[in-house]
Amino acid sequence: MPPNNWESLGPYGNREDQCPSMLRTQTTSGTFSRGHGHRGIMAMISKFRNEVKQLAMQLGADLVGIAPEKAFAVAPPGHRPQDFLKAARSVIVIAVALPHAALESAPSREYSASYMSANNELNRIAFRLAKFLQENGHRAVQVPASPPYALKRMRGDISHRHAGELAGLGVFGKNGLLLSPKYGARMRLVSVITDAILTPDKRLETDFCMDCDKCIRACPAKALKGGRRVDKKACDNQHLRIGKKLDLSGWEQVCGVCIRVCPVGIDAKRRGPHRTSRSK
Ligand code: B12
Ligand code: SF4
Ligand code: SF4
Repeated sequence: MPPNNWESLGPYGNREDQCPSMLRTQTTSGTFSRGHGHRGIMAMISKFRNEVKQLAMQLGADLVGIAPEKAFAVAPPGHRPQDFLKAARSVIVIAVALPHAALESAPSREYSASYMSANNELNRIAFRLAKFLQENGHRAVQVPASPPYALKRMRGDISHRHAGELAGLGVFGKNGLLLSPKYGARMRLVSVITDAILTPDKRLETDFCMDCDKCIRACPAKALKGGRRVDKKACDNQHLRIGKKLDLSGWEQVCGVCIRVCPVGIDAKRRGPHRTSRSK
């Protein structure tokens, strides 16, 4: 599929051949029905999955993985995909990597700008993917990268970090963040819940957190408690302090030190020492 032509893939209009069970549906890979046999259907599902992943990359994703809805059975009630889309079967998880230079000055206005842009990018990709899935006869719900979420409880509807782990994008580090082999913690995430059955990715088996404790030592709020435990309130208070210091409004108040100091990721080697004027 050539870049940026996703719009030309649809729309299929108001089709009668849409079926949530995916036994008969139309995708850009073609129409398939019971007559195709098990292998034919599996091949079509796999082809459609590849189209979805390819589209996400064309829209600007750096990583994309798919988790089966079933894997979220262990998530707390109210935070499972079927709480947001009854017929949910798959969760598509997308990551965009953060540019190095702005992150190296975190906390700073440059890092806040980068953080906001990453959220916008992720939400745009998720929105476009949801529409693409809809045009192919499916239902899809995007879960926002950051706000809106339950502010007082500091809880997202779906945990993108857990979703990313289930979709094979990375593993949890001691900083409580999802680390990927390429970008380490220097990435942000978004999820799209869909009723499409998409062949899932395998979870990563290697734990590549180096246990160096750099994140724990560097945290200005002493919010990292070892394991993946995070004192959310302490972290949030630090965000408020940063907001005051840098004269920032609400959502732009971000710290990011536990991302900045983490050495995991092939990409980290290209970073070099802190180079920006505000680096600490
Ligand atoms: C609220 C929130 C915050 C709060 C609370 C943080 C926290 N640790 O929970 C505050 C404001 C403090 C915060 C700070 C930060 N955040 Co924040 N935050 C979120 C948000 C919106 C929701 C997180 C959430 O729901 N937490 C509550 C749940 C998961 O934690 P819990 O109550 O302890 O739940 C437990 C159980 O319920 C269970 N559970 C819940 N769901 C599931 C599912 C499964 C399958 C299982 C097994 C278990 C399970 O596991 C939890 C741990 O035991 C997410 C976006 C999102 N929707 O995921 C971003 C997010 C987690 N934040 C992110 C980041 C980067 C940060 C900061 C670095 C800020 C910054 N950008 O500079 C700091 C880092 C703090 C840290 N080290 O964890 C990124 C992480 C990216 C990554 N690489 O992992 C996310 C995913 C945003 C994004 N779109 O990328 N954040
Ligand atoms: S974002 Fe800052 S305050 Fe929060 S856990 Fe990471 S280093 Fe600590
Ligand atoms: S800084 Fe070290 S201990 Fe913390 S998450 Fe990264 S590798 Fe793990």
